[in-house]
Amino acid sequence: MRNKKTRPLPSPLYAIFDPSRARGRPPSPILRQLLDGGVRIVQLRAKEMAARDCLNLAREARELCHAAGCLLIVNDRVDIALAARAGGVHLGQEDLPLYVARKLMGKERIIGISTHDLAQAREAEQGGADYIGFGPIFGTATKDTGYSARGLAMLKEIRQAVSLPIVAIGGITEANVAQVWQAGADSAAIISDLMGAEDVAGKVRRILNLRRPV
Ligand code: TZP
Ligand code: MG
Repeated sequence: MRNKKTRPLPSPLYAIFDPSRARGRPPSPILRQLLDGGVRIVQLRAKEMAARDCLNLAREARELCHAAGCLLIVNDRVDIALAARAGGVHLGQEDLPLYVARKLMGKERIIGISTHDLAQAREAEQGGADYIGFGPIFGTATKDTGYSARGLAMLKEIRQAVSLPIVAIGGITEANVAQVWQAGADSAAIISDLMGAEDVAGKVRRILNLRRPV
């Protein structure tokens, strides 16, 4: 069902902006720091937030991201992604099915699908996803996906099997991100190591510099 060319992701770092993991700090300054550091893909992940609060935050994030030339993706919620005019939505295996989300989102907006094995990755590609998330690559305390750590070898297998952009996720930090790119991920999704950082912009800069050494 793939009827369009795959679009490359705009950044090797996919920052997951989850305000509940920011050690009590207010959300907007953290997002500004991500953007100041040079992030060009941000996913808003606000699982515990009421829909209305999430919408307000998504609208604010959309303005900040738009001004910075950053793609904003909303986790889980097609309705909020559309209402906030985000660039796309990210869906897990238990969220709305891809074909339903595509009908609602249209062709131009981006849909990313979380995958944990080869069959899911292929299915997402066949179904017309714009990118796949794949993980958990390493052990992570942030989310119990029900899957063991997939490892770099499995990431390489997925890289061989699909041509869609791959966003690796799960336990990725400044210390191991280079291995993830090396194994074929187009982008690395990071929550804890970014949201928990004392100096968020500095953390982003250091990570991006690992991709393009001076
Ligand atoms: N999906 C698979 S692992 C994960 C999600 C949302 C959590 C990743 O968080 P962290 O803190 O970067 O390991
Ligand atoms: Mg989800």
